[in-house]
Amino acid sequence: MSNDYSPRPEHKFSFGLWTVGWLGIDPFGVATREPMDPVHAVERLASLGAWGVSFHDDDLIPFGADDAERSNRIAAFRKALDASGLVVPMATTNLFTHPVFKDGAFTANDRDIRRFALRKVLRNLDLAAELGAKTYVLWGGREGSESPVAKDVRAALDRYAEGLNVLCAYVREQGYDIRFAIEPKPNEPRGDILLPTIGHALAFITELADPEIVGLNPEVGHEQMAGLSVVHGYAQALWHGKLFHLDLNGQTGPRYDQDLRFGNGDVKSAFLLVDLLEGAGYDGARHFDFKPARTEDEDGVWAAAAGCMKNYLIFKERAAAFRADPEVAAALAATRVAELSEPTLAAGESLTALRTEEFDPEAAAKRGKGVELLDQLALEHLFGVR
Ligand SMILES: [Mn+2]
Repeated sequence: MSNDYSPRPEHKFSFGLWTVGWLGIDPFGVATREPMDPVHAVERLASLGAWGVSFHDDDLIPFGADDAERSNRIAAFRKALDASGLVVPMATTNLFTHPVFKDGAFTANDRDIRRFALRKVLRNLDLAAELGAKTYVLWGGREGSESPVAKDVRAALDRYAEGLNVLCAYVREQGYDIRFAIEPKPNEPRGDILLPTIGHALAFITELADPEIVGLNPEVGHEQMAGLSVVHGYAQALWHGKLFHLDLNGQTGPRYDQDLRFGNGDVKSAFLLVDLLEGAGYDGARHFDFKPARTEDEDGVWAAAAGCMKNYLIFKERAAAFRADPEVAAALAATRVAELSEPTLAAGESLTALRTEEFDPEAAAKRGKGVELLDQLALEHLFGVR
């Protein structure tokens, strides 16, 4: 077992400014930490070995700031990026904090609010392009309702699609090298949020005017809030060619959005997710979207950020050891995992051949599948005892 779990830029670890900068405000308590200057966040993330930093417009430029303040803040951020070598792989828009968005942004019932939301995104898209971001995330946290009586869901989806179509056309027209990534979430802050899971979002994308440049930004905890398998969800996103970006964090089953440090919560799913990403050759950002617990001071914030990256590297090393183990190879063969990659019908094979084939279902039903042994081997590698 190697003991070098030091993050380096080539590992492509990135963090949202809002993660390390989270003040610790929750529905029952006020802030437990002071606001963090984005310049300080960039410097510290770079010194920990991160590669990138992402931001919402309002993380960088306070809502309502005038043009002079906006330029000053952007200049300071850019200077910190240049000095530290950190890149901006992704940017996004805050369409959820200000009360104007309390009934949604792209899908607000009020047309003037929808138009304001589009203007807000277009402005930050220009900045994202300027800073070299290749992915623009859309998390529609307020796109939903507490009562379906007050929201015409089919009309809301029309407006959601319209909003995305406008943005895609704008990016094409400007020649920006940017793709959009929708982030599904089932609930919180709304009682029910539109596009609640990876599957809903994938189906929605097929109805867009320019589906090629729209994919997903799935978050580990959000799928688990819906009680779904993270590994199945991410694997399906990969299968559709739609895993444009991702949010790594931790969650313990269906409950409020915990946004735990990556590795905390459902450890086995985190390990198997890294195994999936590394095995599939995913080469995008390993982006963490988590909240350092509100029990922590700033030292705890950096311990949590370092922990996210270290845990990823530990899982990566454990996954490689698992895949290289001859006992695992034998167990995989016994479970016939590779046989699933063989088409069910041979090329050009007739249905007559299929329909007349000899088969004894009783004998086939008696075969054990060997899953318990294989899964145990995976756990032993994860536990570090093999
Ligand atoms: Mn979350």
